[in-house]
Amino acid sequence: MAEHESQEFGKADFVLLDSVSLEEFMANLKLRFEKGRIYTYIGEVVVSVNPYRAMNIYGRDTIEQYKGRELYERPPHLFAIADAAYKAMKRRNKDTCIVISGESGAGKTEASKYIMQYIAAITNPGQRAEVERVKNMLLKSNCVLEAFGNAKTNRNDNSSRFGKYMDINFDFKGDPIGGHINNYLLEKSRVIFQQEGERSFHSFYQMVKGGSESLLRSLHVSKDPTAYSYIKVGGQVKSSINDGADFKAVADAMKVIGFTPDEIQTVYKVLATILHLGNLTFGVDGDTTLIENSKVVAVIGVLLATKEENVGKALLYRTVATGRDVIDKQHTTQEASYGRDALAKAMYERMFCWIVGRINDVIEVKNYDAKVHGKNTVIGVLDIYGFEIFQNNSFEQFCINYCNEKLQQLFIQLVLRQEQEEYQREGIPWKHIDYFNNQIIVDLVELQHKGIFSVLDEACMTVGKVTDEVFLQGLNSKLAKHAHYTSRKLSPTDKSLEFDRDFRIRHYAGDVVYSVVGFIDKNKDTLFQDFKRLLYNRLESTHTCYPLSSHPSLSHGPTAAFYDALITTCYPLSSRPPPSLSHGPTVAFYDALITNFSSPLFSPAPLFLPLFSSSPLFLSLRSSNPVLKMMWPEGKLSITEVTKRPLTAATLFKNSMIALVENLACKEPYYVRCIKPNDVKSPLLFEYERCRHQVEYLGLLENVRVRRAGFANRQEYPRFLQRYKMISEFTWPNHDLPSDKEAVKRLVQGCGFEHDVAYGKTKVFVRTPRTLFCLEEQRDEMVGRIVLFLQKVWRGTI
Ligand code: AD9
Ligand code: MG
Repeated sequence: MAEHESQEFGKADFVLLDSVSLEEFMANLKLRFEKGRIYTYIGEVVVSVNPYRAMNIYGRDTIEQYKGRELYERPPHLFAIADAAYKAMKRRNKDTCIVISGESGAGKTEASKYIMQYIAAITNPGQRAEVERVKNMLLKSNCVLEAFGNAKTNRNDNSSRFGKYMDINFDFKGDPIGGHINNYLLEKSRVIFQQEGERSFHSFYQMVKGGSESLLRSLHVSKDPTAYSYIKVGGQVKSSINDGADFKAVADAMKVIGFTPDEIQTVYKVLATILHLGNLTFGVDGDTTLIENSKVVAVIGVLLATKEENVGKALLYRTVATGRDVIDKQHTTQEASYGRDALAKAMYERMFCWIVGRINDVIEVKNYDAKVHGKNTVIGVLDIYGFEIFQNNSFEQFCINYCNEKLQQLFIQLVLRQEQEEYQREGIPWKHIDYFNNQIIVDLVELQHKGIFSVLDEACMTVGKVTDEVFLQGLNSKLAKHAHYTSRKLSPTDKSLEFDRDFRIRHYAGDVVYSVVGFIDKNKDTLFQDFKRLLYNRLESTHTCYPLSSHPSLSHGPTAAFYDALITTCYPLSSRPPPSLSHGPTVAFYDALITNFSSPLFSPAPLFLPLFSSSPLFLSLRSSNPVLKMMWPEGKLSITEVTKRPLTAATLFKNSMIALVENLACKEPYYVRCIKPNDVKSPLLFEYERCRHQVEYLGLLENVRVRRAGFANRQEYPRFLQRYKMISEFTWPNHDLPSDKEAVKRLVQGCGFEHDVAYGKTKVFVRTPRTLFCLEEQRDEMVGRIVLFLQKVWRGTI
């Protein structure tokens, strides 16, 4: 037990509280925080309170103290949980995962880094070069991903704006041999807009502040971040972070990971292009839309290795085929601005995904033969954006908060529900412990046909003018009676719903008011992406847009199949494709589509408008920079890939969340529950109400109750016996009792642990970890003695 800690620091495990009440829980949490004890257990769950100051508890000496020890031998620490996950993986060949949750700024990302550092420090005692390389890559990847995926928000100066799940693969010796990163929905809207007091992604400020004179000169970028409108919207170009120093650290990390100089240069060029794009303004001269600062266009042309006129054309025109002619139709200033912003966001997102992909190339498991070495095992570390409430909450917050609902549901399933169900199944006497089950909110968001995502997708498919209001109407009519949903229309007197466009969700962690503005646009995003992909693929081979009738596939005018296909593709989520497309669209169809993609046929569909106003395909298509082309790989896709049905951003996100949870659920989970003690980043302030709220919504008290009334460990009888049979004369080397269950009973009696154990139908349940710890100790001792004995026999000295 963590007896090493004296009572003055409170209870190291909430399970040991004299009585389980919210007051006692809070008093213990507060006392420990004030005494600098930021970690406390609930059984095997670590509760962590953000200290907001550097703690001297992560060094080499501390690592040594936790290495190979049992959880309860040392004071609570992230290292202990990391070690437990590692031991489970190594001893029992189990895939494990460490799920870190808590609201924005609670300390998840920091915790994930300490966990990875610990795992790196305790592995590879043989100093194998390849393993050292992999470890180094894994650690360095954090720094790069944070630069491009984190930003200052009003909740956290280093807030993760993407979700990250990292698998670390281990060989049969327990050494890391590779890994894989899954990233989830980057908040790309931040590239063009930040709320008051916030910043864009760190990468921009790092480059402006830290880039050498010559680099900045080559990019035509000045040292003053306020010169760039995209990154000064939030009015916060400075932060507590040292951007200049970080720039060098990130550049070094990229080099170590294996980004080539050309690749790194291209990353800077993309960042610079985005900065320049943000400064482009459009005006009109008579009937003509023009770019007011045309010098910038020339700079972008150089940066993207394309002709200046390509850039100008892509920003100001879309190509329209009418009859036999191809004409360039001009954007309005509004369309042009929309296109510019869409291009900036798309470029950043593409670059981010490409960076993740490059890191994955380097860290993926290589040369591991499972047939020779056995299955490689995995520890997954999940660090995702935390629950957040801002002044204005949009589609991104909605996705982020839904993601947190999913993780809370997983916690409930694994820690609260399954545990209790198992006692019942095994016939162990048990009094049910109540908890709030947030499944109802998860359903509210993700349920087929009825959930918010479905209503959103439906709105996106609506014929005619699609607006955010249409979506809100859909929500109101479908969800009017839902206990966790309301809107201004449904509750006109509710003061928190200020505008007609607002709706409110009662989340497990609190109420959030969302504005529907932008939902439709952001959700359709991938629709356009897919269209771009499609167009790119065909355009690359043709390099031109045919007028309708001159294209060979359409020499007799569009066929009925073409119109069918057009409709299906316009409304790609409709469940039944027209008969002519039941086997999927044909190549001829795509030809036809390309030919007509900006003909008047399409113009009524607002769906296609942004397609051309954001024409990155034109820029990338004609760019001679090979790295940039890699970020836009559409040209290399096969037709089958291209013809896959496009999915909306919401559906993609939902699917990725469902897959993530499934993946986590099949691993042995370890939990870190992070708490944010105050909103002012103070190391001294324990805001009682704020913390109490988190303790409540995280379900920590219920966790203690289940844990306390329950059993720390359970094992099937044969397994338990196999592990501990050597400590009892009745079971070593074999027993002659009628069943394994009887044998386990005999063994437990012999050790004097009868009071701490219950016998289920197929499993033995051990109440306190201390008992298990004693069993482990006795086992170690006996194994030692047996080994000694065998050695003597071997040497013939017995
Ligand atoms: V978000 O959901 O990505 O917005 P996180 O990841 O939960 O959030 P993060 O780990 O970034 O929060 O922590 C926020 C800040 O708290 C850090 O930048 C540190 O300044 C501070 N922090 C968090 N944990 C520790 C710690 N163990 N020791 C010292 C810490 N400082
Ligand atoms: Mg984070």
